[in-house]
Amino acid sequence: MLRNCVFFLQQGNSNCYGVGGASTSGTVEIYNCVFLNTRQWLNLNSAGGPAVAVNNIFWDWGTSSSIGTYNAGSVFDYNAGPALPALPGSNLITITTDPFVNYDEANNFSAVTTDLHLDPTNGAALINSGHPSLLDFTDGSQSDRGV
Ligand SMILES: [Ca+2]
Ligand SMILES: [Ca+2]
Repeated sequence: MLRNCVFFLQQGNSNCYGVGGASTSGTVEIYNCVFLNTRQWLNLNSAGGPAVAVNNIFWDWGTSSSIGTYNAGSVFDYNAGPALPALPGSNLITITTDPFVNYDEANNFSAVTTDLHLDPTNGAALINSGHPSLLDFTDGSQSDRGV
């Protein structure tokens, strides 16, 4: 289970993927994560167990990015990302502007300056719009998308 994690690609290696594994059993669960500058999100065995991905944000895809490979029975719900590559699943929010307080698409993730809190304006659609059965442990409100 991956929860509240940030995945980022610092350079542009087109062979990199976010989450991968060749296992033919088990489930990969991805909740409230942020994927930045990703070239390929998943590189899972399509004959493996299903992935479950909820409340995640994707931003700053590369020009040739792809969702990748995964079990056809996977569940994708309440995620958010640009229109392309098209994310699978339901309750998807398509975002057209950078939803974060501070993220530089040219320089990618910086531990010093990147701030992945949701911007009150550009990220407003992602606040309190996560899966309704998940609550924010900080204030008990409906979950947000992202970390
Ligand atoms: Ca970038
Ligand atoms: Ca919330």
